[in-house]
Order: sequence, then C-alpha cells, then structure tokens
Amino acid sequence: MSAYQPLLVRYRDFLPMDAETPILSLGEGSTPLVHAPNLAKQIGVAELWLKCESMNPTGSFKDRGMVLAVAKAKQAGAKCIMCASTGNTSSSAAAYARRAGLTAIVALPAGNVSMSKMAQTLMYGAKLLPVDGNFDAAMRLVREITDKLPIALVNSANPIRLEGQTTGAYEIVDDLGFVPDGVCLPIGNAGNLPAYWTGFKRYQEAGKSKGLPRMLGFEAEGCNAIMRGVPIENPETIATAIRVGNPVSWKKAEAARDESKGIIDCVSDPEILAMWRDLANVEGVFCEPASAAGVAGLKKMVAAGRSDKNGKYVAILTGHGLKDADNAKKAVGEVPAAVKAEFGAVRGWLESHL
Ligand code: AN7
Repeated sequence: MSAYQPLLVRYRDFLPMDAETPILSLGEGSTPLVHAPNLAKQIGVAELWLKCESMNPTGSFKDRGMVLAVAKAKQAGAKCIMCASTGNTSSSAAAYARRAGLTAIVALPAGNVSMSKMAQTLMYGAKLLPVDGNFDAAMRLVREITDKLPIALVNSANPIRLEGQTTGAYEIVDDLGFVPDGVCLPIGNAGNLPAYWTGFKRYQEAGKSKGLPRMLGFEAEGCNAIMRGVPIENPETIATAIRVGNPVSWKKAEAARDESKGIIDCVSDPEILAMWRDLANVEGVFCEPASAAGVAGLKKMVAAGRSDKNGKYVAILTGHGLKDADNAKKAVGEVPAAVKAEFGAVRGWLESHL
C-alpha cells in the first residue's frame, strides 16, 4: 500500500475541517524538497533546497488551496465554482471541480495565458471565459458575478485557499527537521507568501518547530506594484503567471514581509529567464518562468548584501516547466533537424555535437 496520505488527512489538525468536510484528493501535497548544492554555490549561499510544487497533480502549488476550497464548496452545497486566473488557478479549479462533480467557470485574460494551461483546463471540462482585458479586469468581473449570482468564488480572495496553502510550510519543516533562514518565492496575487508565513507561525505555536524564516518575495519588474506601493495599470512580464497589476492579497503580503523582517523586491525578465535556464541546466529541475523569479530574486539579494550568504534557504518552485511550453520552445530555438537512421550518419552527427 502506498504511504501517501491525502493533504486533507495529513494536515487535518491544521486545517479548517470538520466531520462533514469531504476528503477530496488527487494526490496533492507531499511534494519533493530537492537539495540544490550546485545552484547554492552559484548563488553564493550555504544551502538551497527547491520545493517542487510542480509535482502537484495539476502541476502547480494551487492544488493545496484548491482541494480545500472545492471540498468546502461541495460541503456547502455549491454546484458551480468560479475564479479569475493567470492559468494555474484555472487548471486546479477545473480538476478539483470535475473530481467533486461541480462545474468550474474560469475567467482568463485573453491572449496572456499559456496555451498549455488553457488546453489543460479545457481537458478537465471547465468552461473557459477569455476576458478582453488583463487579470485585474477579469478579477473585478468575477468578484461582481460571484457577489450577485449563486456561484462560489475560489480565488485566493477566498481565505480557505490560503489555509490550504499553509501546508507547504508544514512539509518544509517536517522534511528538513528545522526552519530555514529564508524562504523565497515569486509574487503574483501575493497569496502564497502570507500563506507560508501563517504556516510557519502556526507550526511554531503548536510546538512543531522553533524559529521563523524571513519571507523573500519577488514580483516581476514590469508589475512590481507592492514594491512601488501603487497598482500597475498595464502590468507586463514574460512570466504570465505573475502578470498582475493589483495583487489580491497585497496587504497580507506586506504584513508578512514586515513581521518576518523579509523583503519584497523585483526581478527583470532577463533575470527570470536566466535563472529559469540555470534551474534546468545546473540542477535538472524544470519549472515555469514565474517560479524562477523567486530564485532569481534570492540571487539578486545575496549579491546586494541584503540576504545572508551563510543562510540556508528554500525556494518555492510554484509551477511545472511544461506549463509554459510556448516559452520553452522560444528559449531553446529550433528543434534539431532529423538525421538519417544509419550508424554512419549518427557517427558524423556525434563528431560535430560532442
Ligand atoms: C506559477 O493562477 O494568480 O503570489 O491565477 O501560477 O500566490 O499569486 C497564479 C500565481 C507564482 C504567484 N507562480 O503566486 C493564478 C495565479 C506561479 C503562479 C504565482 C502564480 P501568488
């Protein structure tokens, strides 16, 4: 028998569950914490581990909160759930809705969600609603619809989502056996950073851990609303997952930054793309571009002397590399041309390639 425990079972005592909450599961949580000594050396820190949230059932960290939000919606008798999304929330909502026998409607910023995420969401049978506007416009629309109609909101504005996401922190402590000095992650709607912070605090209060990490969050430079203190009208970045101009959990993220003596800063698209490549090339870990923003940010902070180079860090890799096949294809250029299936031809090929 598999040793796997559904997330809602493993961390039941730390989640707002009751006897009637259904144990929904697609195998979420218990994601690998991969030691990354080569990248640690390159960045210049003592230790680095990668929390591979890409290994969740729909390929992103969103499954931790979504499994709980959909279980709760089901328990409350909802028939239909809705969210606005840059892509990953929509895939997750679609999968768990299908599993629970609900209908999911997902509003996406038309033209700015990766094809892989849209195809995945449609495969799960969700109703896709591309909106003529950016994520922030889609979010405003979904808030209005779920206020006025009997449709359950499953965006991270629903606090249940962030409760589910606290489980990532428990797993880090359970796996490492200690609390890291810093946790770095990308910021889009700014929900994950305060969720992890809540998780670390709660685990300490329960006597499960000692000490707290600094929370280090990084926006993309073209949408660095929290860093600048103003919403960005026209957010831009190649990392479409975090292309958000007015983050939903802005205030919560600021509070977590301040309480943890952490940092919210930003990284440029070239910095994101370079770290995206390095994660795959140096450590063999393929994430989506947005996920690399956290590690790129750590590198920038260490170089600037704003993060301790003797520290032990965990980077949250929020989504899988295959989530953005379009950008991966652009990054590698042309796929090599076919070679004749003959020993001689391949020997020639080997001579010119090795
Ligand atoms: C890969 O799916 O907001 O700061 O609608 O997909 O907690 O929002 C996605 C966000 C980081 C940012 N990395 O996390 C959505 C959505 C990836 C993401 C983030 C997202 P938050």
